[in-house]
Amino acid sequence: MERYYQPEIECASREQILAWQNERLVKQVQNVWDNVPYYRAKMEAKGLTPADIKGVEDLHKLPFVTKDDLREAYPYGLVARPLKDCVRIQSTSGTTGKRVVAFYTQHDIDLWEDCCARAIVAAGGTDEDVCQVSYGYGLFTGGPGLNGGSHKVGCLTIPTSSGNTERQIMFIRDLSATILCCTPSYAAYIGETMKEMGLTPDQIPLKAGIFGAEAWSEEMRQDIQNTLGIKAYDIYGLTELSGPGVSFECSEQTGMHINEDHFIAEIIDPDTGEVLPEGSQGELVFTSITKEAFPLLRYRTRDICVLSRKQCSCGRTFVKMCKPRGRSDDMLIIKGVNVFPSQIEAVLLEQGYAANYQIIVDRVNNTDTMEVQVEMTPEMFSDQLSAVADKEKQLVAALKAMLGIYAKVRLVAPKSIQRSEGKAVRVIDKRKI
Ligand code: DLL
Repeated sequence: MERYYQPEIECASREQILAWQNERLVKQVQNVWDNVPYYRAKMEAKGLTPADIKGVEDLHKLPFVTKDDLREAYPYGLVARPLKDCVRIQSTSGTTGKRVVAFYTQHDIDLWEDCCARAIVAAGGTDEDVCQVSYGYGLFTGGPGLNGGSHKVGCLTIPTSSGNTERQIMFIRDLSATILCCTPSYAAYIGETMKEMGLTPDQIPLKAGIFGAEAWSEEMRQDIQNTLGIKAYDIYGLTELSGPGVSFECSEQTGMHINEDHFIAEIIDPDTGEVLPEGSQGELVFTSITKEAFPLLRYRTRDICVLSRKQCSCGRTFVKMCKPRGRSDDMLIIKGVNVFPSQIEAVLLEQGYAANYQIIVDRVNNTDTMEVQVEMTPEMFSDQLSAVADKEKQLVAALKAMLGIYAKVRLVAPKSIQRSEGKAVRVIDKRKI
């Protein structure tokens, strides 16, 4: 039977959800107008005052907020509460440009942890569970967010953070961890290491995993589920909005319910900014309606996604988002064709390879080139060279069928692509260097 952390909210009627959103949005707009000069200036530039926003139907009038705004306002320019009321900062894991710094009051942390608790309960978690949190702790939101959610559910929480894979496995086994929280690439690595240690899924006490923070394909989900003998649930979020738990998967495992009592979601055309009708693919935009310290109105995530309000068998009424199909700024444009790393991953896994790959993009004589390096399976490693060349050709054809363009394929030795303990680096774009 499906269980909920806050059933009266997660299964509320659509009318009730809309009523919460209308009321909270109006309050939030007044809040940023009164307390954040940066927002007031942006609204004034569009000729808007808080009186123009009477509810969700007026949301589209508000200006967008982008990562550039966050950088421009760094560090305190978007903070809506006196610093003495803020108790925490978290920061993005991005490696380029100025970091984005998000602020939290104790109330904000409380609501964020509730969102993570909803995700854990949706994955079957109860106070009988032992939950190992192997996301990084620190400025990254993964560890602190799931840690807080796990406490709220009452799980016995093991805050291992990421890294030291053998120790992770020792704790899972010795302490009978039943839920694992980490990035999907790290889950795959933990699974691979367990296999090498001769462990079979029935010797691993885990029953569920809550994996997110990076794109992962359905094929990779199947792989992880089989290796670890668990059900693998997706979780989505971003630092700017709080962290993990903006949305989470339920037993249906067909997309993530957005916590609509805290976030209003829109899908826009990334080129024109126009709001698109339900079911269209576009850029996901969020408005945080309950955040006190760092409220963001119409924040452009760059994540490409589709929303669906189809009734879910789990009983939750929150809108569902599909797995992000990639980030508009991760999207590679190769010879004018849009390519998402997730499409390549889906082909590789479908063809029987593990998700250990890297995509190298370059420009040679003014022409874009793409090489996909993927590890051979251990069985293939002993094959004749000609057999390996045949396998490469097969992959080239499968990629061409998916992407419509030629990608060179290089099968490399097992274990030669670096494993990730956090977010995996899938693309090396030498054109930007
Ligand atoms: O990755 C928060 C998080 C931690 C989510 C743990 C889930 C689990 P950032 O480092 O700010 O925050 O990165 C946010 O990561 O805009 C997406 O592009 C990507 N992302 C997050 N979750 C998913 C997911 C955390 N489930 C950015 N699937 C987002 C695909 C994801 N991409």
